[in-house]
Amino acid sequence: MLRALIWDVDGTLAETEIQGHRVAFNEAFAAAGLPWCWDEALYRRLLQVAGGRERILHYLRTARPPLPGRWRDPATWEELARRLHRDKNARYARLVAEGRIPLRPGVRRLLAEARAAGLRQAVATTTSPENVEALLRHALGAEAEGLFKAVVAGDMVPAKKPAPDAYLLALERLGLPAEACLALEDTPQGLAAARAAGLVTVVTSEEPGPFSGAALVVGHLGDPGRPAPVRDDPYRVLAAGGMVDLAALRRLHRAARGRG
Ligand code: XBP
Repeated sequence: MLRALIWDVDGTLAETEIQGHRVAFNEAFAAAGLPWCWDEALYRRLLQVAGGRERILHYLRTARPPLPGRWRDPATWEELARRLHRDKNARYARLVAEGRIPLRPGVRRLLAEARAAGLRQAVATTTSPENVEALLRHALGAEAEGLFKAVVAGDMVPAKKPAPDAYLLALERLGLPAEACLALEDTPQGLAAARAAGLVTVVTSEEPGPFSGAALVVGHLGDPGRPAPVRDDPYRVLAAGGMVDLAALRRLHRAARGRG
């Protein structure tokens, strides 16, 4: 029986990356006097590295961007990444507070439906806890109150996605086995993490993937009058013009678990 939903945050609950984190990273670079600019194409590639601090370090090590003064010494890069990341997060929180990052279609509806049906819900994300907090507070307001039984974020686990750690800790905090839960993700790394934790996984994304191993792939979850764009539905759980609602997720969970 399906007893819980575990949600990824960035890209799944809301389109936070390109117009949120990326913009905030670029603002932080400019404020630090660094002539770096992460355009959309570059940022999409950098998203393969989970975690903002880790992403900056990866960029420093692989792209070797221009650096002033003491930052030329690789021994200072950990500190540089930490400082830039802290500033980026403050700027990201401001973007969220300005209401620039709305929830994706169907998210509010499905969160409310699952809550009303008594399912437990959790968050499993590699983003920092304060970013999750800011997003939930501004996008959901009072609806966020008591919505999630567990929020696993950032450095609460030793290894970020695609490692399964965040999902395994969310399961532990939910007090449920993987067989009773379903994950919602948006990236190949997130999908790999959820699958490695033994979870049936729905992918909501308009990006190309690859998403093999997902039980359902939709462009978004859909809303009344706005069907979910179905990209891959191997268990045939969505009717034409339908949306991803709890009934569809229960059908999917039964079918996918039945296949083992
Ligand atoms: C997405 C991430 C994060 C964000 C930036 O996490 O990889 O690193 O891009 O957030 P998820 P931080 O898809 O698991 O929600 O700078 O706080 O890491």
